[in-house]
Amino acid sequence: MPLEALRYDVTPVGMHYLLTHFDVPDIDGATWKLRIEGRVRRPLDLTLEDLLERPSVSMPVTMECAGNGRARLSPRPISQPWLNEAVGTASWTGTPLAPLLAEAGLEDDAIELVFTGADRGIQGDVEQDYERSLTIHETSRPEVLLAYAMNGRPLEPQHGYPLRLIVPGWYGMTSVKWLTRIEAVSEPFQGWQQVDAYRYRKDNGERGEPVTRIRVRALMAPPGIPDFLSRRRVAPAGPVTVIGRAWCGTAPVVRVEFGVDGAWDEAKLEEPVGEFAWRRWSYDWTASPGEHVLTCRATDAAGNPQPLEQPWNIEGCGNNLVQEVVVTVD
Ligand SMILES: Nc1nc2c(c(=O)[nH]1)N[C@H]1C(S)=C(S)[C@@H](COP(=O)(O)O)O[C@H]1N2
Ligand SMILES: [Mo]
Repeated sequence: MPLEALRYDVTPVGMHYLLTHFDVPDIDGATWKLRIEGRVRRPLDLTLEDLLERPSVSMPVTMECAGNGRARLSPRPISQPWLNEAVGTASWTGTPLAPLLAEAGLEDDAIELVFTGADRGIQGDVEQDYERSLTIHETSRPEVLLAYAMNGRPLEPQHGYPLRLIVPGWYGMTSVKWLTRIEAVSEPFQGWQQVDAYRYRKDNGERGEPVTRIRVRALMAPPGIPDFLSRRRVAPAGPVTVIGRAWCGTAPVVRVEFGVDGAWDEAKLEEPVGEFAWRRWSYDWTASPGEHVLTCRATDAAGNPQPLEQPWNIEGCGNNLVQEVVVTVD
């Protein structure tokens, strides 16, 4: 998502970031089915029509890729080289998952649900479907959706048509696209995307902690205009209102500060776009001639501010380093 799109409460579909491990699968919505099976008393086969007939909920949700910001880490983790653009807020429409689980009747020994996408590929030398699991406790939360629409229109192929999971507050890898199967299991899922990826680890021998919810972060829409090659910003001297967004998946954002050459001041915070969506912030800056380093820093209700130095991990996950924008004011 180009950072100037931080101006929108809801990101236009074509400006929302994309992360696709393998290929966008070829799915015919007319013949596609979702199967709910495993440790359930009544396995379900649902067509897209069945899902559309169920109660529907629309909700703005800020989604961020767990690797957002990794291209700036050193040593550079080998994966999608995101700068700061892997975030967006869409209005997702779908049917809540919890009532479907109740209909299927989870067995007492079910501990997790495994969500399978229709996309297949090879990662870490393992051929696999894209699959992730989540505990029954997390999947039973009322905000967890099986979504078939984004910003009021059917999902685009690249965003998971015909159906995807949306798990508000969690990093994006959890929200499995192109869903074909939900399996209730009685043992912790050992799939590649669960145990070999999305872990906080300093080296490969370590098992590490799983990557889960989104850490607190603020980003600004860089003021002025960009220089084509360097992407440095150039702005005229005088008053300018810098705007941005702040979000967090573990606790509400309660504060955003704006920094000019290392001096912090309070930014103005607006109401969140939704319970699981970002809040707009702004700062009235008077730009004086010269070169300036602009920064922004959010703090969540648990008192966690964004770090000024980013702890490193192998996959470059969970980055929430304070953003720095260099502006030449003339
Ligand atoms: N089936 C499937 N689901 C997936 C992925 C994928 O590659 N395959 N990528 C995940 C990751 S890493 C992210 S960040 C989000 C991105 O969703 P988007 O492309 O709609 O923005 O989808 C998640 N769901
Ligand atoms: Mo991601």
